[in-house]
Amino acid sequence: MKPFFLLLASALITSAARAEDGFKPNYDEAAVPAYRLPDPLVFENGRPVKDTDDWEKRRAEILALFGTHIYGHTPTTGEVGIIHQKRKSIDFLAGKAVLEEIRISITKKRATTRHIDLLLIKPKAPEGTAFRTFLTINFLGNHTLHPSPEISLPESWQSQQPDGIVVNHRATEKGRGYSAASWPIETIIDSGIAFASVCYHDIEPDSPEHYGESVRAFFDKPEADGWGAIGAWAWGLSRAMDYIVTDPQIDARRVAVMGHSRLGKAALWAAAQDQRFALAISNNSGCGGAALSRRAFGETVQRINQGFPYWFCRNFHQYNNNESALPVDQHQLISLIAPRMIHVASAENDRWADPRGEFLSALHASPVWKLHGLKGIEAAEMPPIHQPTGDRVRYHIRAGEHDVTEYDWKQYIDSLLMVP
Ligand code: GTR
Repeated sequence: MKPFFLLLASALITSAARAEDGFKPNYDEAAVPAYRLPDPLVFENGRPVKDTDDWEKRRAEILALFGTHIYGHTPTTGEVGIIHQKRKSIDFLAGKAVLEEIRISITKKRATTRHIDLLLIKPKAPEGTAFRTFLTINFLGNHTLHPSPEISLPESWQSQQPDGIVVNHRATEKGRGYSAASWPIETIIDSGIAFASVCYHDIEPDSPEHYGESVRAFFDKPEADGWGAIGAWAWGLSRAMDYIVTDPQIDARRVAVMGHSRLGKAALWAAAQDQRFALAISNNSGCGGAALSRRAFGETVQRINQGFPYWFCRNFHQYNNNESALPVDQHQLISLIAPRMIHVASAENDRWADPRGEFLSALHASPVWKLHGLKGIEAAEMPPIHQPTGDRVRYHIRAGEHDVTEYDWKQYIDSLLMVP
């Protein structure tokens, strides 16, 4: 059992912090600046949102603002060719599941191709059964999620990792099951739920030097509101969803999209744009994810833009140390998921991601569910650790560090089983 997310994230934070001398995160609640949040239920022209028809118009307005100012606009798929090819279908987990691998190939003018390799594991069941499904996005390759020798290694560029699991930027056999502790696949299957995953580096290497290997390079629109890497990872999740909805054994109306940390940001942006996702799960997504930017607690807009200038659109950099000028805040990203379900999760010691700011986002998005006659989070106080709260908007905070744990997955299974 390796606390791999922790290792990965702390290594990244350390190197990025070195790159930006002198950044001191604020961890003092008393030093959080006074702020006023934009209201998801008031149009930009000041008119209140009165009913769910109004909400659809307001939703489009907020979505466009996130495209223009934060993540960049996602181009349409019409510009590329997409081919699905099932490459493997075998018995798995001693015959109680089926493991499939599907290659999603993205082509442009026949000249170049990128492959997103989708891992799909479904419980074995009589014909006609359709499963609720977790669609997840992972850091180190599908083969790191489970020790099985059957899962293919990614062919994409990988970032350097300890323990010989990546050599010369290529995944090695040593990585099999490396992060299995964060992915309880058998428990998920035993709950009657299917599990799918893609490696984010297949979609875009998390390194600006390898931009040419990103699907973004196929679209090549370097405008100030052009999409960043988070936009590309979210796009890849939607392309995986394109395949998933064609599988009769998947209950296409009950698919959850899940990601951790930077990939939690991508999962939220994917669900905000793609209404086929019935549930979005944000695990410790922090700044630019679930956490309110205006609190500037832990990681700030300036710090994330300096550390990772390619994650968001160029316009987002205007808000470095200038969060109050943002036309939206992250509770409105969550509101875009209404009236579907959202689960936001924090970890007590993950102050960098601002657990309180993540909770407040979920809370301040909740009036949009109320408008739909549904319940979000009702108690204004943050719940104690290990006491999940909420209904269509759920939130929990657990003890421990920046990571995905069995405890988190237990809550996500409960949430997916709650999707109506
Ligand atoms: C950190 C970054 C966070 C979070 C994290 C991760 O370095 O500052 O926003 O995304 O990486 O993805 O683990």
